[in-house]
Amino acid sequence: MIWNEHYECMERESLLELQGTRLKEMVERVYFSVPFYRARLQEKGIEPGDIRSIDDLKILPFTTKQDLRDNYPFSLFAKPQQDIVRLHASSGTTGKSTVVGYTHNDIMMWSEVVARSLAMIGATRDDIIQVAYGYGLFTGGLGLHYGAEKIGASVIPISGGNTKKQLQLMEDFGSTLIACTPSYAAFLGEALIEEKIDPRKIKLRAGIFGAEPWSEEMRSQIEKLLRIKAYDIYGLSEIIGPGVSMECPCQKGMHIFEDHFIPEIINPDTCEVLPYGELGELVFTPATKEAMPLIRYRTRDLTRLHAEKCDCGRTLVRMEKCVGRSDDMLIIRGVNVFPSQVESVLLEMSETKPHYLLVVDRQNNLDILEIQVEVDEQFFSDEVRELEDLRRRIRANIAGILGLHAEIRLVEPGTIERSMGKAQRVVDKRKLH
Ligand code: DLL
Repeated sequence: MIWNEHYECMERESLLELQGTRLKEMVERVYFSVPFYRARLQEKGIEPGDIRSIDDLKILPFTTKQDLRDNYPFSLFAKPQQDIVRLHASSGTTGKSTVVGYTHNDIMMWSEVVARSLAMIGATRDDIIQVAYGYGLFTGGLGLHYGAEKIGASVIPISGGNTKKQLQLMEDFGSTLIACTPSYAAFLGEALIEEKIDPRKIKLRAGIFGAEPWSEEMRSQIEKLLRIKAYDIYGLSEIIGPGVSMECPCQKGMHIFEDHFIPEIINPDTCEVLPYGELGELVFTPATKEAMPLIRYRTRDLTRLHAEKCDCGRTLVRMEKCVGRSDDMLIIRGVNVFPSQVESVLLEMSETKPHYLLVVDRQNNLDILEIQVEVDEQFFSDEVRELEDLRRRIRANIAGILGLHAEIRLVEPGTIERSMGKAQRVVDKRKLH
């Protein structure tokens, strides 16, 4: 089913025209309401009147995650606080998370794109959707929730974790769809077998999985374990949350809802715009956002775009599965983690040195993070009890900053390999791509 045929199957010509109009309006809006953007545009000698069509997108400046941090919390908002009805944030560096705001219309638009995503895989009001993405500051839970309600499905807002309860409700309530991270889906699949639940009692038919990279092998594993079709959904909080793009049953990439989110692929080093089909960094301009419209936001996600019409009838461009990132961000159990966050914790403690290694692995489909930390010479000879106490303190500080539990392994000074160039801070043993 196509939720909004008018926009999803538009002739490319008309779509580009629509994007141009929306872009023009947006640039004017931010110029007059966001001092940061007015200064940026003036620096480049751009006036709102200079934007006449979508072709002018390329003259506009980029926005980065650092710009969001520098404007923490609300300085990029284009609307007064009275018009903001929702705030979300992604876990961030030392107290400075990335904050995003929504007006009522933004929430309506978000619900619509998630409704379109769900309809894309045949979801209707006959479905019972178990939303096992986290509810809270993370956009996964509430994003899927509003979209599922919009199509009239019955929503089970169970949030993440609590595996036994997930399985019990799945069986008792007869959930037909499940939305969660792919790693949690695989974990649930294994738990189902461990709990010896009769698969015939489970009515699940499909899953909406995203928020982290996952491979085709992972897809087959989930499909086999849960006996469902597994679909990929992509999004990021800065742009809206989940529902920026979604896979249709043809599974030839994820359709980007281009009437709202204008995509580009750039060379991450030169920022040059690349043609369809080439691998590069994905950039979005969410042209219809009211509370926090961003100009050419650099996602850091690496992928390719394809513009040929899809067999499903949609003309919206398709993005391939992300093949990685152009920065060092890791996604561990759905939490965005930068090695620099770990470093900031260690630098604040006198007993440790800023030499560390993050080892990420996956056991039973759950991510585990071990952080190896070098202890200062002076403290290493201390009693075991004190070392144990230090380990606990690092663990607590890391959990406070990352919102994630990590195993801390204290190592002797000089053990972690020094690099002559870029330090190797991460060993990722998961096979994500
Ligand atoms: O992860 C929003 C979301 C929730 C998407 C639920 C899908 C489902 P953030 O926490 O801001 O937002 O993280 C955004 O996660 O830049 C990608 O690197 C990664 N990501 C999201 N979806 C996918 C996906 C949400 N399907 C960051 N495949 C993005 C690969 C993904 N990576």
